[in-house]
Amino acid sequence: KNFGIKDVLTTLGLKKNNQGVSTGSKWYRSGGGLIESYSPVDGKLIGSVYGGDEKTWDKVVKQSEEAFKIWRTWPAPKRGEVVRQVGDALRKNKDPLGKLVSYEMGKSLQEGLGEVQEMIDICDFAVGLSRQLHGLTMHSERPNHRMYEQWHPIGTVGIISAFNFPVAVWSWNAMLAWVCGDVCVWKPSEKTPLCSIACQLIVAKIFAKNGVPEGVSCLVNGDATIGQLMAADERVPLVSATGSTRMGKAVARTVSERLGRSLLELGGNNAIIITENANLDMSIRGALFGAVGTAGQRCTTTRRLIVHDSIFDEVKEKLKKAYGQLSIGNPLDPANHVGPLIDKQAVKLYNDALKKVKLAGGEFVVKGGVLQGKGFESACYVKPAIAEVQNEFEIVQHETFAPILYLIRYNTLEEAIEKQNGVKQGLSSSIMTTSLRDMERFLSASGSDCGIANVNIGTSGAEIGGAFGGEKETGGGRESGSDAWRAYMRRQTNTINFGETLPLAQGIKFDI
Ligand code: UN1
Repeated sequence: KNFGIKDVLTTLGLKKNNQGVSTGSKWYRSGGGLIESYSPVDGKLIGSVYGGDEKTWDKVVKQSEEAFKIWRTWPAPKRGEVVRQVGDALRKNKDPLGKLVSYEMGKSLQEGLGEVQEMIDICDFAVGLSRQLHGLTMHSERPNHRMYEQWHPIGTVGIISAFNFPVAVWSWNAMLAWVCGDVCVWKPSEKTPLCSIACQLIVAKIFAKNGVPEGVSCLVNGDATIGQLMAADERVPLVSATGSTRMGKAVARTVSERLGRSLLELGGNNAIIITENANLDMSIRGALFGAVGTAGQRCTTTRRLIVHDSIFDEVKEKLKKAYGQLSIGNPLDPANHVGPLIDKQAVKLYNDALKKVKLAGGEFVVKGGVLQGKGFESACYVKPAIAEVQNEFEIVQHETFAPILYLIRYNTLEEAIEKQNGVKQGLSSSIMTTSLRDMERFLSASGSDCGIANVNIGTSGAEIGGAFGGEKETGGGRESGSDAWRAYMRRQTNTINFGETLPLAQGIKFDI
């Protein structure tokens, strides 16, 4: 069905004014401020959401603690079965939810649908995982003793998510946390509150049908004060936060003050190295989607291209031509490649960055600029830009959440890897090469220092099956696939004596 925006909102159960705090099937009217959600697509008001305050925060966390007492006793595969049904509900709602993501956040419809697909994929992954939360057995040094470890749920997991992946990043956390036996409190971005309500409504229906206790899925919309309450709250043993490095540092400081755990997925400054023997057609395609996809607002966006001197000019020309063919406009129109930035503040940051590039001595290969006129009324549409720069420029060292691609020249692979690693962030990286030697060097211990290192694909668009996250200022957390689930559980080592004497470990004698 070809949904119009009105149909999308009604199908998903969204109203003009929505309550923004919920413990599942219950919604609370609270004293927090009203958040208005304007679409960057056309600048129109989509709807509003009442944010939470300290009182509702407290109420929600109390409910989550009650829910945890019950939820943790459900067998993990039973919890998995509920998540399987959530996955099915997402399949049914893929079109309207994908469209809402696209309209509220501004990414292309393809990418909005892709984001919902990531949610479905993580549900499937979590279902399998619900039968595989394995621990190890170890051999005890004492006779008639058995030693093993088991993984238990940890409690209330706080989730802070960003505007750029308004639904998928929450689902990576929530689906794993739920099969692990945890309960969740989600604080979504203030820029995409309606997406959070749509998700909560979808989940609540499935939870009610299965008798899942009230409080397993909680939502508290609001501003940064909600994030601060979460970080400081001892009842929240794990805070998983996605967003800027500035935000992550603040969260980490507060959480570590009370010796809680934080799982951080922060900024990137991702580069693709293009070697002299690379397939240029693939390289240009990879760089193009990486740099301008989601209008440069992914944490995995390609921000730097480190290109071998011998092919530098050719790459530059090819990119210029490719950028010339990009169509910028309404992201719901499949003919467009690039949609708007999230808001006018983001446009300002984009403009500031372009100025800094110029001041530092960068040379524009493709000039940027803000688009005006019909179709661009929201004032959030910008032209993807390319500049030739030095890696050391202050602005190049900085993550600007916009489609600005930096071109950097290199001569030896060592130099390229040094430049690639020569930033504070360490999320994603790629090498485009046909040389086995270059590839292995890039992937070796002295190669890329990032959490993600790819060969012959771009820096963005990771699959959910791998662990997602990065080093240095990216925060060190790993979410989604592989064994990322362990972050959501506590490990318990158990030693059992089935003999009739009490030997001490390390051969210690303590007789009386
Ligand atoms: C993000 O931008 O916070 O790898 C997440 C990617 C997506 C996830 C990005 N699968 O680009």
